[in-house]
Amino acid sequence: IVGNTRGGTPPPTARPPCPVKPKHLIGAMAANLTKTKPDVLEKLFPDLEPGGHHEPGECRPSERLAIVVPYRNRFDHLHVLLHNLIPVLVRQQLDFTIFVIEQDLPTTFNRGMLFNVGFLEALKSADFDCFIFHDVDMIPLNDRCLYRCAGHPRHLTAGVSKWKYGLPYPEYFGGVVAFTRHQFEAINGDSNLYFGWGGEDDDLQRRVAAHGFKTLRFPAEICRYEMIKHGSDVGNTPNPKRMKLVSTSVERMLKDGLNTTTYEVTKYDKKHLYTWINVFINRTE
Ligand code: BGN
Repeated sequence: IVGNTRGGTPPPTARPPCPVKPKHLIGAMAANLTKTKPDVLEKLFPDLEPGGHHEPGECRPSERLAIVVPYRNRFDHLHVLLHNLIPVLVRQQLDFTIFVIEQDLPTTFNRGMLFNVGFLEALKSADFDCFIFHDVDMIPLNDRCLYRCAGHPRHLTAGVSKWKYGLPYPEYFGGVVAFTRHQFEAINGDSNLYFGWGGEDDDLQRRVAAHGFKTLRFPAEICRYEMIKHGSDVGNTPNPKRMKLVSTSVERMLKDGLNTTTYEVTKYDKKHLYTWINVFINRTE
């Protein structure tokens, strides 16, 4: 067959659609929190293609998924996440690519803006249908928690160890969230204005609700996560402006987001396990 660039994998047209329920899931799993070096992980997952891409050889997934990890200075956590997450994504028979979006120093960490950068940059490389924004410290504990998009945005972190496998409050929308390309565009992405810890996830939730979307969640027994413990991050102190910002989420929604995301890519590296994108974000507010 001409034009098959996927190594040994048959082209999508020659494969049947993937089953709605993947067949080889194992259910509940213990988190493996061992520090594992990148070269060891690379050997564990030899089938990944450069940039952290994988698709099943036996069937054709219904969507292309981009996993976007906002990142700064959490090298060990990142590799713990990948060690646990990649086998889940493979068993779920997904077509996925992992993007790690690292914010350069010196500006204060801006998680919401890194969502937007990840979304925009991923779309420059392929036509992704589904985006899952994933905190680096959230380790999935059950592979029946499906990393797919649906008719409404989905909050995947339904139960988190830090809150006894529940949530801090019912509208909590932090951790891991799934949006189709169109859902994320409809709410103009996340806000770019939250420098430092807190509030950007609440802003995103308010956008979702204001647009008339529901928020989907799988049961907490299934979408259960171990949150890796860590001290407070240098360069990501609580944002004193966050309450005020959250109170204006809806009125800002169409003028602060994907359409106002400006940044400079300072490094772009298709590594074995992920596409690593460094960005410089200017502090404007
Ligand atoms: C909330 C934070 C969230 C954070 C959760 C869980 C704010 C905004 C106040 C108006 N929200 O309090 O960003 O994910 O705690 O830690 O600070």
